[in-house]
Amino acid sequence: SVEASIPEPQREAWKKFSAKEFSSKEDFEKDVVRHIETTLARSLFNCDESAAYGGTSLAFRDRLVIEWNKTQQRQTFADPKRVYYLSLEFLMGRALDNAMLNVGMKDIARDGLSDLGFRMEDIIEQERDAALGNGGLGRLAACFLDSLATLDYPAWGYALRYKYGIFKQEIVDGYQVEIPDYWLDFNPWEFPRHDVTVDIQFYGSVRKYMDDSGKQISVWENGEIVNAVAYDAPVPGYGTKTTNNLRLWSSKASHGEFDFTKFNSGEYEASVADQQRAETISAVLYPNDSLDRGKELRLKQQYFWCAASLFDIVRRFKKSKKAWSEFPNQVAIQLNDTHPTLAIPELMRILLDLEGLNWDDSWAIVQKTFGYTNHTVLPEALEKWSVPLVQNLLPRHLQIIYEINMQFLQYVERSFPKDREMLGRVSIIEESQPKMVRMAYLALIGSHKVNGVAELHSDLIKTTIFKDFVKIYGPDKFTNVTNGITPRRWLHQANPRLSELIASKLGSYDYLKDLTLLHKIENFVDDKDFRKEFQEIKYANKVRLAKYIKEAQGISVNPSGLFDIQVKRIHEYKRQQLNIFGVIHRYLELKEMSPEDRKKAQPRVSIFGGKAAPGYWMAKTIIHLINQVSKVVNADKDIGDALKVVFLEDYNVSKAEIIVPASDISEHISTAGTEASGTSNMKFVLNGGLIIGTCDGANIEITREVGEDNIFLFGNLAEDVEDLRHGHFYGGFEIDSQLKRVFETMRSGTFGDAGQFSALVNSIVDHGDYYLVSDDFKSYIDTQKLIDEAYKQQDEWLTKTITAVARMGFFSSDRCIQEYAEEIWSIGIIWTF
Ligand code: B1H
Ligand code: IMP
Repeated sequence: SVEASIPEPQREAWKKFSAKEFSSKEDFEKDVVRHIETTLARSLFNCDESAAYGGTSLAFRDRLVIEWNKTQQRQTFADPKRVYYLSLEFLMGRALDNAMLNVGMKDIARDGLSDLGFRMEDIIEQERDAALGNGGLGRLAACFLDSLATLDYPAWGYALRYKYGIFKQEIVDGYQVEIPDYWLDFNPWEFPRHDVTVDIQFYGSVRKYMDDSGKQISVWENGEIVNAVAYDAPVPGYGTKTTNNLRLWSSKASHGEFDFTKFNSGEYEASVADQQRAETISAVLYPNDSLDRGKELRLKQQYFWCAASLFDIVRRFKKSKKAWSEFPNQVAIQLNDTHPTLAIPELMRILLDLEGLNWDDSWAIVQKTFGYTNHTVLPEALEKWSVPLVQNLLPRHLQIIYEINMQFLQYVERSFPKDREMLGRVSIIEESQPKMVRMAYLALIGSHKVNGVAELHSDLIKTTIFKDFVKIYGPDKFTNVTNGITPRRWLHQANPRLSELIASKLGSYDYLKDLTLLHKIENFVDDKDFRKEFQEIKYANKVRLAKYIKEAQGISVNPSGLFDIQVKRIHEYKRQQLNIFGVIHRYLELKEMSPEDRKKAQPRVSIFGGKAAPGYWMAKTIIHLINQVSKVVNADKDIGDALKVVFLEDYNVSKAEIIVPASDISEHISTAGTEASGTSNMKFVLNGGLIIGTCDGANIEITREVGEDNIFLFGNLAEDVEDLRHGHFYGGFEIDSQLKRVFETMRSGTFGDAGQFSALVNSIVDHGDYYLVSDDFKSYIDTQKLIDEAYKQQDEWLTKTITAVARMGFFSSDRCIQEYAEEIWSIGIIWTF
């Protein structure tokens, strides 16, 4: 701030000693040793790999911070419109490798570390994942930060500084066990900003009075105050100096440590309990992917984070002393799903109660500021909060929500006087017992744009959950921005050899900044040397994964088999059950074959990975079944290499970086219409693997881009799902005959006590097969047969994979961010020179 700047006469001295970035190997080594010896207080005689990781990270952090400072300075000076990405999840993974590559110093660091007696790969492995997310939604937010910085957009991410990220998964006797992920004991990437602390209020009551001019004033008072403390992490762009900020809020008791009054009067426990209660707010990430549980602590997290972030955004805006009407020209806020929806009534509260604006002006500002991204149409994932809960925790916000709703319903009534039922359907308040606040409706009504995350999904939200709102607002309020992935982490970092091969053919690494340049690779599809090298790289990546599987799981797999991979959160809609039933079917077929035929069969390695939400029993049953099948099949001497089944423990971002480049086939087999987009599908294809998938989410656009010959689609279409489900209850429902045989085998105890899996089987046989496992089973296994045959034609297979890679340019998160920037945020870039 202005008050804290160094006076003009002293600035020369300051500038002379300003921190400089290392640029040579020697300077890098000097920084590493200095940090190890001083910051970490270790020495030549007790420097293990973890200390070397610390020193290396701190050396790179210095570089990032220098650029981070300059970026903030440039942005403060230019004072452009900024975008704020509000997401309860950022699944960042590891930072060091990414920092080295984005800054372009990895080779120097490798040599430097080798001089100091360390191997780069071992040092990278020392870092713990920043796992502040569940799955695709959180990783998407992380890819977006990478793209925003790479494209030089002035952008901030806002989230919570969870002490515990997504749990670590252990498999014990075939069952998932959750282990807390305390990841902060050494995190060199974050900067505590104790000077940036915000008071956040909960509970209390609202007092209304008339001021002298007769205006009604609302005061929210007598609540409980908790402090939000900012922790910042630098986000470097690739091949640019722009380094943006991810700001994470940590909760703390408002009086700092604990209450000394209580402490001194002997209430030791009470004084500590207050402190712990405050710290609980940011303690743990909720581990439910696509599931709303309605817990008060989760609502507290949401408000705590929204209120702190808005306070920060408003404070920054007010520094420029612009009129409030300028707010939407300076600030774009994107809501990553409905989790940050409370930011809408919170901004209204700030404008109405604290800044004294009138309702209409405030509402106009709010609507122009917010954009809302919907990530799911699954009913169980659509957030609703009970009115009594909101009333108690956030009494003023509930009033504002009711006022928003009233004005909205009046507008609807005027526009559709004949459709009385519409009011009940579109009301933000559901008239249930208890009443519920429908967060998606509030987010939609308070935003100027609503987007889905792939074409099919964006169409579906317009015809299902938001159908009435299309009538009310017209179709232009709704748009599509198909998801993307960052090619820096998901190609360059995860698959360095492929990245290098592509660069050697294209003449440079420019394609990492403009992924559409990949199309030129198609010119080399017949180039012998290129093909050979491409194939060798895939094989080497499979060897790397096979080695990891052996180390981690103790299972030997043959890298020349077909690697068939499904890694993602375990969910009935994602249908890992369809995959494992298919594996059992394959096992039965192999058992029936003569040994000669078995030798001729295409060997397969079926690899699974993913976490189940701790309270999601069906998902846990699926994990158990996979592990049981794995045990039986892998031990079966008849089968040998013809089929191996692996469940990889504790799937996370850094494991994905090993797994993704090693697939021949990956599975994206959700019931049509249920997977909004999917993003790992893009990662696998970009790394030279093909897909078996349903016509769902981004699979459809991948097909359009790579061509129908280069993807294996199967199963029923989204438009037929409703009729099929209806038919299960009212028509005659016959389970697919080959699936029946799978169930019979399970029932006979082949994979252990059948009772353990009865709920899973019954959900299909007796309870209407909601996810259409039986309907799609034949199509699925027939398509798997086609894949076996296609894989045997190695030459054609290779052509398919190369062609597909060349056609993946569309799926960069850079393209995606550019669409948001132009269509939703209206922001420009800040030049870095
Ligand atoms: C996606 C979620 C999600 N959709 C609630 N919805 C959560 C919902 O903790 N919660 O309460 C957590 C996550 N996540 C995913 O978003 C979609 O299922 C994917 O298809 C999509 O690719 C991804 C990114 O858009
Ligand atoms: P804010 O807008 O005040 O939150 O600033 C964001 C971050 O950038 C803060 O940590 C500031 O210290 C920093 N910052 C703001 N202005 C400048 C500047 O002119 N030079 C360097 N850093 C700045």
